[in-house]
Amino acid sequence: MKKGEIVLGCLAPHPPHLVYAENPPQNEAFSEGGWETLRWGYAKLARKLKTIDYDAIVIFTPHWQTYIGTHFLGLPGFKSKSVDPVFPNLFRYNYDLKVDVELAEAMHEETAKAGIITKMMRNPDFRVDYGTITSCHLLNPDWDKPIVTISSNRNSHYYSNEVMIEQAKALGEACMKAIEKSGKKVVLVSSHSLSHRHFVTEAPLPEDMSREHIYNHSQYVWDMKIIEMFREGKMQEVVDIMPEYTEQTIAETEAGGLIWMMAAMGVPSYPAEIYGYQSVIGTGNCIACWDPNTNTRELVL
Ligand code: 2X7
Ligand code: FE2
Repeated sequence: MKKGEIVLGCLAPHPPHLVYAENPPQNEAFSEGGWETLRWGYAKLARKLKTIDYDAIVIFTPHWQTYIGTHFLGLPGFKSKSVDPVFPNLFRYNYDLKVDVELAEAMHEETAKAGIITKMMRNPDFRVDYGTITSCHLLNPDWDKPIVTISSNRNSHYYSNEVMIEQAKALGEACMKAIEKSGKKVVLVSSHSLSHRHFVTEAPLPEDMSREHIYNHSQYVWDMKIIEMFREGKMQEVVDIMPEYTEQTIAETEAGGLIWMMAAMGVPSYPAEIYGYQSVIGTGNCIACWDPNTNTRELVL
């Protein structure tokens, strides 16, 4: 069997506002639009994905938080309504998704071998988090590929950001081993914002773009620095400054997604493709991807 491979790694932020703004039939809320810079960037990346041959999407999410170990979705399908606990006015999404259980089990097995506590989620009533749904919907609105969702183990307050980074690296390497053994072509998705200081008061009309802006200048400067490093292919440096970046910007990188993805991809030293940056309720959100294929990698923005 041919060795499996990662064909693309995507940084895919998941503010539910973006799905709300799209008005897909699955979501009950209605909007007049908003956050076009991110939505148009997502549409362009979704078009690129359509040109790539792949078997499954593997997504790491900060909104499925587990406190003992790392968990993997472990049933062939999950169907329910996902309601954002903070924004139920924006996101009440009816999902019906397929899981690549074989790949999830292979990752679970390699993760256990790496010494990480891990478990398969076999509860048919388990509700899939809005991070998974938002990022997957925007990357692949047709939902025509199976997914694997990986939970984020949240023990940084017990240990430290540094310890969690080591664990995320080990998890990424374990997932890569499983992908190689599976023979499959896989798209990785790290679902999160960058800087993460929120507004404390929502605008009366959430999609009123006259109210949307960067919340904090120093966090914006940090985001721009990180994105410059993405562009320059300095991912080892990004990994090295991650504890400081996360602390200074209370970034959603705290969950470990970017480190997991970079470790799985062998820490790329080639430039990322940038598809957009915009604030959502003051948080910094960048859509980017790392394309290992030199023939298809391009300068997007
Ligand atoms: O989960 C989120 C997020 N990461 C960023 C912005 C707005 C809402 O939800
Ligand atoms: Fe989030």
